[in-house]
Amino acid sequence: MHTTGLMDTAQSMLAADKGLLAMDESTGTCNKRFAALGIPQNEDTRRAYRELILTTPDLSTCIGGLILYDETIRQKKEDGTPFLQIIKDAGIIPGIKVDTGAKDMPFFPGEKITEGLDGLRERLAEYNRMGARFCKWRAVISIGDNIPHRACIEANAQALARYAALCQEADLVPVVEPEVVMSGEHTLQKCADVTEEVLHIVFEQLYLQRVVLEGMILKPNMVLAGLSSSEQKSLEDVASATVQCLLHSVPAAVAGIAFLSGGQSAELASARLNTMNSVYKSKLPWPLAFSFARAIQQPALEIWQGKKSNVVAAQEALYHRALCNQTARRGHYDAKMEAQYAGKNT
Ligand code: 5MM
Repeated sequence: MHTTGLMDTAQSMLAADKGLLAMDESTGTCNKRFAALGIPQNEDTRRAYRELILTTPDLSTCIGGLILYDETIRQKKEDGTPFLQIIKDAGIIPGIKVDTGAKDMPFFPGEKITEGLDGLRERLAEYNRMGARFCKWRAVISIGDNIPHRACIEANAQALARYAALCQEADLVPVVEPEVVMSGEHTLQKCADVTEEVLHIVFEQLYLQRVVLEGMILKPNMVLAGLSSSEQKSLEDVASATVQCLLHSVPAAVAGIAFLSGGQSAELASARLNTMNSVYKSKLPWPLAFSFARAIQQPALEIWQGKKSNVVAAQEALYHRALCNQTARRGHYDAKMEAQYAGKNT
């Protein structure tokens, strides 16, 4: 393990107020998103969509790292150029999702355990040879009647820590993603309590497994009321609850924090990230960045519709979202950015 290299990579991924773009949807998730828009679900359309993302002009000015999926890391542009070549030529750091999915946890109805540790050392060695420099693993924690149980949180935290240790052994930066999902009727306070407990347990396991905190990135959820809750709080309340939760539970040595969007609208995800940075940035030990999938991709996917004639407009929408989020990292985002973009496109 080369600790300095891990630290340099982790810092470079979030340098210059950039963030990560998650395009690591597994085949099932990608097909589900295509099906919702009537886009054919096959390897050709998935490849064409990923090419659209990777060839977006100026993407590298806002995006420091791209999270790929096993299918995607092996794919090529229509002209035969490997995707990994395009990413490297653009100066973006390639990463790869290495978990094999969240499965039902035996004896704990409604709770999930993420799998993928078997054979991971060998898979990491292959991804490293191919050119990946970081990895991602997502644990899923749901809030509901009497859940999450401690057993679910601990099992997922231990898997995250074992994954992270294997990544660092292989000179790959682990992005550690314990997601407390938004679905449910819970309050913002409940989400804050669960998220803080989860993060404490995750960092205890990372410590036990000797993970170098300076060579990892945390990918948490923002602290939000459940999607079906009638209580929807202000930007300031969300920013305050999220930052307090992180300050209570994330060691200062961690290289950076890059939020998932979790099903928020693209605009709200940018506005909430912006408020956290505009109010708290100077008081925080780590950068607060983004590692969004839907909150960057969704508007572009809706424009694309699987048609070549829509590629340029879809790429403009994708770049716009990436720029909004980079601007939010600086605490300079406001709704005018959306109005100006909409004005240009009507
Ligand atoms: C929570 O999902 C991650 C972040 O995406 P959002 O910003 O849309 O919440 C994302 O990286 C996720 O892990 C991938 O989309 C892969 O999901 P699946 O379920 O296909 O492994």
